[in-house]
Amino acid sequence: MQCDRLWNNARLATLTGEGLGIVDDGIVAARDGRIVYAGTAANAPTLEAAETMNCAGRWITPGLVDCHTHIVYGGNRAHEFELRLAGASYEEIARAGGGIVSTMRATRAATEDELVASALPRVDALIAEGVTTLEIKSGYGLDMPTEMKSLRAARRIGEMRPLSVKTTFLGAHALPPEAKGDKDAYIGTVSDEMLPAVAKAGLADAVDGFCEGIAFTPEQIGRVFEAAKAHGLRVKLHAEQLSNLHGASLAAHYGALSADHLEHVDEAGAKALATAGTVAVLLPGAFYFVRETHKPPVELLRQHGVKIALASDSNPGTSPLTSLLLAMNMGATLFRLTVDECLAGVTREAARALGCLDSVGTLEAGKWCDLAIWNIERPAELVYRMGFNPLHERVWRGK
Ligand code: DI6
Ligand code: FE
Repeated sequence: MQCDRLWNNARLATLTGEGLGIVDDGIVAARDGRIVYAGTAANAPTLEAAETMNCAGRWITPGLVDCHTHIVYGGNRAHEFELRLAGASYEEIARAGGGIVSTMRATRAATEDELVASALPRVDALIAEGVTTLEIKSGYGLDMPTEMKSLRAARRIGEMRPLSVKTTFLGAHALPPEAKGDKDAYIGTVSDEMLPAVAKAGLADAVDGFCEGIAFTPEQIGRVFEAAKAHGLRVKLHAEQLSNLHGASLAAHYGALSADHLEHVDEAGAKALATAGTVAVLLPGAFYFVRETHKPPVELLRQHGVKIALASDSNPGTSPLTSLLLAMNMGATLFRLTVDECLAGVTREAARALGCLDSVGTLEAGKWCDLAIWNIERPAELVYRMGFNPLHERVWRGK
């Protein structure tokens, strides 16, 4: 079999099946950017490669997938962080013009070029750790021009870097000040004006919302999801982060790709997610940064066979995190996820949460050849260390 590139003498975590799918003496071969073989050297077909890379016993995993980020935004909230450390309350900061609205203002004020330029160093930090697929949400514009600008900036990042970008329209993230407290009217604008325009421009791969007391009710989110359905877009939802409004069941009802956060999900919610095949995306960076104490009920999710993914939730307010390696460590230390769950959570299950498991997320013939090659002795090292990056090489679409 002819191929462009071949990696041999590798140990593979293919992530096929349920566990890590470990192969001790492994080979990955690529042609035209896709995997043509991933498995044992012993069972490999005869491979004629233009280029052969000797991995000298290193481990190869699928390229990492960060399936939940708000990485495109203007400004940052370091000053707010300082105020909080000095004892200011969330309300005081909000009254002083801080919080999500301050990021909205900075995002509206930034040009598209400035949004791209400020996001790139953060994206590059993820890339340096082996991320090959990245989801980026809008949601800091909260008006038509800025939501569109943010999504265009996200698409451009995918053109400027060797990286697959999936964009998500999150118009229902927060209420902009000009709505003057009228959430229903704003949801009407999101559903009837912004979402159709975003869909028509082909700027979003999915639609998300924030279902919470401080954001929108299940009924309001339902209106956004109906609009998404009418435009053929899959949905996801920020659900049960601070309270249980039964957002997980709502998401499941709409066949959501994922329900995210889930600290307060109950058994009915877990069952609904399992039945719908909706992935639970856990976000330990946000849990850590806001010093949340109510953990997501991991054992309940396991009992009902809910698929679990992990993501950075990279955002300026509640998770200024640009490391999936650290997200895995936090998933294990804070939520007691196993090494296998953490690794599956940033590869196979994260791909499932983006609806692209058919093309990435595992090492299998036919998928894109997106690889992370690591200087480690065992997969647990990827979860165990804090602030150390053992990436040897990253491969996106065979290169
Ligand atoms: N969940 C959160 O915690 C935030 N957004 C979301 O959907 C807050 C984001 C911010 O404060 O900027
Ligand atoms: Fe989020």
